[in-house]
Amino acid sequence: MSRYSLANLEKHLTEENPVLLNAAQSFEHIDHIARSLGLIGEDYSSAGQISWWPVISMLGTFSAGKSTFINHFLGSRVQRTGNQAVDDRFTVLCYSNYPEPQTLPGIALDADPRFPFFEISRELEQAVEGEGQRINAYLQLKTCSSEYLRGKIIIDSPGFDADPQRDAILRITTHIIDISDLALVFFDARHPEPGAMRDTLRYLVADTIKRPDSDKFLYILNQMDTTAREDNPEEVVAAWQRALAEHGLTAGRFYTIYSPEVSVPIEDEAVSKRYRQKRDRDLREIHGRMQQVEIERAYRILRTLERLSEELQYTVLPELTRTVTRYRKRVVNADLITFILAAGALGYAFFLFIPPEPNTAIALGVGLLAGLLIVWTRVHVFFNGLFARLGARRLRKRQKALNLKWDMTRAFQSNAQPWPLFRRIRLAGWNKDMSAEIEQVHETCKESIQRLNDLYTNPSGRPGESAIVQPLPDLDQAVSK
Ligand SMILES: Nc1nc2c(ncn2[C@@H]2O[C@H](COP(=O)(O)OP(=O)(O)OP(=O)(O)O)[C@@H](O)[C@H]2O)c(=O)[nH]1
Ligand SMILES: [Mg+2]
Repeated sequence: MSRYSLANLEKHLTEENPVLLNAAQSFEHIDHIARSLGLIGEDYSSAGQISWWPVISMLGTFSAGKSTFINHFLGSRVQRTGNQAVDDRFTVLCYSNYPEPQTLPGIALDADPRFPFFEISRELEQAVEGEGQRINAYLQLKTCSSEYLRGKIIIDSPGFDADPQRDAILRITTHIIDISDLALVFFDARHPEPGAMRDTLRYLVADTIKRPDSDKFLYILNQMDTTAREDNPEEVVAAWQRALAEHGLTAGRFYTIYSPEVSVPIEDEAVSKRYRQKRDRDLREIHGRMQQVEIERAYRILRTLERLSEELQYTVLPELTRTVTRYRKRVVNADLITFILAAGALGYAFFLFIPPEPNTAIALGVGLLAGLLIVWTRVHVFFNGLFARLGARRLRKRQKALNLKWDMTRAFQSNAQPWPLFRRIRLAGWNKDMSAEIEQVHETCKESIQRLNDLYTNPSGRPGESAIVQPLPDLDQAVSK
C-alpha cells in the first residue's frame, strides 16, 4: 500500500471505525522498524497485506450449492450454478453501484493493493513454478450492485476436489482462510459419506479446528431437501456429524439448510413445515453472522497486528541476531587464524633467507608485509563472502520453515558487508527506541481490543448505532433473473 493509499485508509477509518485508526498507525510503526532493518523494501507495507474490508468466504465440496447460496443471499443471479463442477476459479465479489455485474480477470486483483490478493501471483509462483503468470486461471473479480454486498467482500471458490492444480489451489485456499472473517464450509447432503468429502474434511476441518480463530468457521450441510424422501433422513445428518467428529470436530457451529429457490418440493406437508422451520432458523443465523462480519473484521485486524509485532519481536529479531552473531564470530575467527598463519609463514621465510645487506633486508621486510596485507585482505573478503552465503542460506530456510513474510535474508545482507572490519554488535538499522516502539504496538493492540469489547458487548457505547449495518435478506426473496 502506498503512502497515499494508507493516508486514504486512515481518513476512511477516522469516520468508519476510529479504533482501527490506531491499528493502522501501529502498522506504520511496525513497517518503519522492518524497513529500517531491511526486512521489507521501500514500497512494501504490511497494512497492504491484509484486507481492511470484511471478508466472507464460501468453501467446501463441489456442487454443494455455494454459488446458489451466494445468489440467494445477494438476491442476484451473479454466480453461475450447475450440477457439474461449475466454478473452476475463485471469484471475489465486491459491491459496485453499476447495475450490470462486471467481470475482471485475476490480474486486476493481483495488481490492486486495496484487495486482499495483492501480489498473490508471487505466492503462487512459490507454490508451483510457472503458475504465477497464470493468475487469471485462478482468480477473477466480479462486481454486483446488491446492497447486501456493500462494505464487504464475498469469495466464492471452486469445489474442493474439482481441480488438478492442487498446490496452487491449496495455497490460495490457505490465503483465503487466513484473510476471512467468516468461512462457510459447505457439504452436500446428497453425499454425506466421508469418501465424497475426504479432501474437504482433511483441509477444511482437520486443519482448521486448531486455529485460534476457529470460531469463524461455520459448517453447513446443504441441500437438505433431498433427504426428505429418505426413510431415515436423520441418519444423513448423523453420518455427516460422525465424519466431522472423526476429523476432530465435535463442537462447532453446524447448520443444515437448503436453498429456498432451487429445492425439490417436499410433498408431505408436516415434513415440509418441519424442514422449512429448521432451515429458516439456521439460515437466519448464518445470514446474521454474515451481517456481523464487520465486528469480526475489527478483531481480525488487531490479531494480525499483534501477530506481526510478536513475530518481529520474538522470532525475526532473535533469528537475525543469532545468525549475524554467528557470522561475525566466524569471520573474526577466520581472519585471526589466516592472519596468524600467513604472518608466521612469511616471518619464517624472512628469517630463513634474511639478506646480509640491511637495506635489502628492510626492503624485503616491507615488501613481504605489504604482500601479507594484500593476500590477507583477499582472504578476508573470501571468508566473509562464504560465511555471508551460509548465513543467508540458513535464514532462507528458517524463513520458509516458519512461513514468515519478512525478508530476513535481505536484512542479513546489510549486516554482512566485508568492510568496515570491526563493526558494532548491534544489528544494522536497529536503534534502542525501537524496543519501546514495539512495546507501544503491543499496548495499542491490548487497548484497542478492550475498546472493541466495550463497543460491541455494550451497544450503548455508541448510541443510536448498531454493529449490524443492514437488515437481513428476506428468506423468500426471489432471485432476479
Ligand atoms: N435440491 C437442491 N439443489 C440445490 C440446492 N442448492 C443448490 N442446488 C443445485 O445444486 C447444483 C450445484 O449448485 P452450485 O450452486 O452450482 O454449487 P457450487 O457449490 O457452487 O458448485 P461448484 O462451483 O461447481 O463447486 C445446482 O444445480 C443447484 O441448482 C439445494 O439446496 N437443494
Ligand atoms: Mg459454484
